[in-house]
Amino acid sequence: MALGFIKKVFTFGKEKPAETPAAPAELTAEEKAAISAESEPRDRDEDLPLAEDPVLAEEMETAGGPADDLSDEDLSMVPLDLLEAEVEAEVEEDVTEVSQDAAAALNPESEEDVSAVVSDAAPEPVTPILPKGFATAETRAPELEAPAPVEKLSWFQRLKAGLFRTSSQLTGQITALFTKRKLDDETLEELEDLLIQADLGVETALRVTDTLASERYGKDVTGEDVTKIMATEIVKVLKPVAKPLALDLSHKPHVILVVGVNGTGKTTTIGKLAAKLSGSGLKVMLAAGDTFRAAAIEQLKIWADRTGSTFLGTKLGADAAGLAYEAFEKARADKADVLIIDTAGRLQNKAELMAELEKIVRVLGKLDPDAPHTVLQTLDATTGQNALQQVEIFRNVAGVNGLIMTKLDGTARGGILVAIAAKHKLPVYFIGVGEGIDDLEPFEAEDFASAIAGIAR
Ligand SMILES: Nc1nc2c(ncn2[C@@H]2O[C@H](COP(=O)(O)OP(=O)(O)OP(=O)(O)O)[C@@H](O)[C@H]2O)c(=O)[nH]1
Ligand SMILES: [Mg+2]
Repeated sequence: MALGFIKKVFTFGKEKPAETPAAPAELTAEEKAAISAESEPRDRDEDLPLAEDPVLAEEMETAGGPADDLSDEDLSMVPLDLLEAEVEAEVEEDVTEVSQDAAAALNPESEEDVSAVVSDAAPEPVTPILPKGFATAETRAPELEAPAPVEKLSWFQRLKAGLFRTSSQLTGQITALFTKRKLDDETLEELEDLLIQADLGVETALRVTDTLASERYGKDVTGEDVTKIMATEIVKVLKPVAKPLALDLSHKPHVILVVGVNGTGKTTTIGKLAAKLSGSGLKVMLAAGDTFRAAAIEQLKIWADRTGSTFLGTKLGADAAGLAYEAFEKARADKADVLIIDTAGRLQNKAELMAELEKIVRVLGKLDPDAPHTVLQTLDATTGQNALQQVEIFRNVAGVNGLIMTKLDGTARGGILVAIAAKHKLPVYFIGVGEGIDDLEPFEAEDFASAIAGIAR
């Protein structure tokens, strides 16, 4: 039996791997400062392999920077009680840390420790005798007992909070439409328009109105009846694309190329993926194929350090395809399980930049005709309709075979994922719901549909 031909396929996405132990949930102030120091000249070039085939300076200017962060307005739409619960949880965590440090300092374990503390300590101050009702600062010190743990929000609660703007807008309009009205041609037409305007796409809008008409035509319907039917139809559209990302580890490495428009979350998503993979014991290499901006290379290097991944970068302005080729060779030599290649963000209508992407794919194929094994495109959920065209073009040029939608925290345009699923039928592996290392979750059709329809699960 040709055992060598049996592929060992590792599937990840559905089951949560162990968390990366020491990785903080957010970037530290220094990390953020390093990323934002875009204008500073890069002084690490000597640490990195030299580049061939430098990219023209005018090309470098066309690649963009990260997208704007969420506005205050976005945050204001998240239910206040959810935000408060999160803040409370963070504060309690801080207190626990402080308490444990303080307890450790106050409870030295050995005699030796005690003597060390005593010999280093300043002479004890004389405590004045105070009138009743007063206390010294010492006796007023905060309690050292650990506070009761506060429950973190579940994944579904976070998704629902993230999609709150999308669902409240949609369900509000549906409820208004069906208040004291029978289901007739007019209401069906209005509902269809409403669903299309909510970015769900014509196909899904028609599915919902057809089902509704066949079940309830001429009868009284409530907004709730409609949102339930809408959720069921959305599940039918999403279920076929909600797939785990299958890794063929017999490739050593399985090569993942990450592409997409500027600021859609490529680099951050790579960091989050690397955390999941290395957390489950796989050897991961990250390659900085975004050679346009020094800050982009630095940003990926930080994620590599945080996730215990190997890093390969090159000189600013070097040929991205050359770097990708070199990274593949190196990852093979190092017997890495997964190689993830970052690329510079580019608008789908910039032909020259899209051609560069095509070149990266072609060059990787020289080392293995199946490589890149996965071409992931990141989509920004706040973009709306333009995302449909982004997928169309990146798919044609770079052979995109899987999607990740980011920034589903706080968008009013989350419905676009349904339209993309209906039109392109490409697998959606994960969704991003924040900037933190853990804010990437496997895509689940039922969860997503319920969150969009604003119904409990
Ligand atoms: N709220 C939120 N922000 C995100 C998410 N994913 C990424 N971001 C933020 O979006 C911004 C852009 O992310 P990057 O990972 O730099 O995007 P990119 O596609 O690599 O950008 P370019 O390299 O400039 O094309 C950063 O501020 C990220 O922290 C997400 O799921 N939610
Ligand atoms: Mg990037």
